[in-house]
Amino acid sequence: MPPAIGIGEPALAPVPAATPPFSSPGLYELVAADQVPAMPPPTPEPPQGAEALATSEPEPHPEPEQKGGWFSRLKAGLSRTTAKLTESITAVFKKRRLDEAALEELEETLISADLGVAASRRIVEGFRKTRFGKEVTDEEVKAALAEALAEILAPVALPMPINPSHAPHVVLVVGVNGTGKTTTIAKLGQQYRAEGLRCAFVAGDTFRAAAVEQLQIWGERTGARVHAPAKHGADAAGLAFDALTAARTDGTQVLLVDTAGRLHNKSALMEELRKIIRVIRRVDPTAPHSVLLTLDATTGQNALQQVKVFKEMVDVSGLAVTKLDGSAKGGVVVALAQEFGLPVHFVGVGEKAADLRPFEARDYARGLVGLE
Ligand SMILES: Nc1nc2c(ncn2[C@@H]2O[C@H](COP(=O)(O)OP(=O)(O)OP(=O)(O)O)[C@@H](O)[C@H]2O)c(=O)[nH]1
Ligand SMILES: [Mg+2]
Repeated sequence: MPPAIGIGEPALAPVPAATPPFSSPGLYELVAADQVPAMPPPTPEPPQGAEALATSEPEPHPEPEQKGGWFSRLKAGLSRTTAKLTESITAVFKKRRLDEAALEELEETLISADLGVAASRRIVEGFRKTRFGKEVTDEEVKAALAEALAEILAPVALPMPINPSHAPHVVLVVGVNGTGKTTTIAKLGQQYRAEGLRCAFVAGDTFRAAAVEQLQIWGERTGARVHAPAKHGADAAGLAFDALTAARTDGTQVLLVDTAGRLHNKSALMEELRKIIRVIRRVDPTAPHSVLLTLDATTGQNALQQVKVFKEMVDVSGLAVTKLDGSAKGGVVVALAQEFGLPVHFVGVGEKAADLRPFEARDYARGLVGLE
């Protein structure tokens, strides 16, 4: 049965805010909506959903932005993390001999900035080897830290490869509710389209009318075809199958598939995601070509747990770390790089399409420690 494709759906009501992400550290599990504890937003609530994205419209073919523009946005986005990280460095290292006590304090600072124990140790060991016993200033420590961070981040700073000759290249976007799946799809759709690629969206989070509407609004704005469920709660795998079948004949080059972030339990979600993959492989045995996991930086160390859980479910090919602007936990990207070595394809520092960008190790490392 063919899906209803972006027609006959309710009028474009304002998109309600997504349910806040479930983020009790260390207690991650996938639970029903009514069991999700309310979590206060980390910052005064910014504009939500597609409405917020709309502020970046209209610019169907935006000028490529100067790198400086993005870097200052990245730095602004990371400012809360930077403040946390550098305040104690400045306090400890005004001018000081790098002795055991100083190294210990540095390690504590790094761990408390969410870099994780392994990466923090690795950095401190590097300092011990090269600078032990020497007199250092806070500026020297920051510069050396930026280099050490860039070294950890460089191997994972990889773009998400898109191969339009797959006709279409299928990107399955997975992640816990509220981490930014739907908006990431919208942002990527807008960017790919600006690059001249023909995109379509699959509203695979079929139980959430808001998610379907959010994508429909974005489909209209960006000219992407939206494959929406015929009815609330329709089978997501069937929808993906029909969408891919259609996409292979209508010239779609990139098919971005949204998925549910939460079902009544973890195994139900795993079964759903696996079923989507199984079923689209009947149409194209090489699909999905990318499995992008979105992570909300404000959840800090919980993001690591989410990677573990989703890696068990599906073959995650790369990460998008969102909401770095509202977070003092940008250091978690370092922990992710050290622990998993999975490519970090994108970082998000705001709600506009241009606020999601490819991840660059050196910029990120310098941004974290507040250097130019
Ligand atoms: N400040 C900020 N907000 C963001 C960023 N990325 C996404 N958001 C916002 O986070 C909220 C949740 O994003 P969604 O894309 O709806 O998340 P989702 O994973 O699709 O959530 P579910 O559909 O509930 O599973 C929205 O209000 C987005 O605008 C970011 O980089 N910075
Ligand atoms: Mg969504």
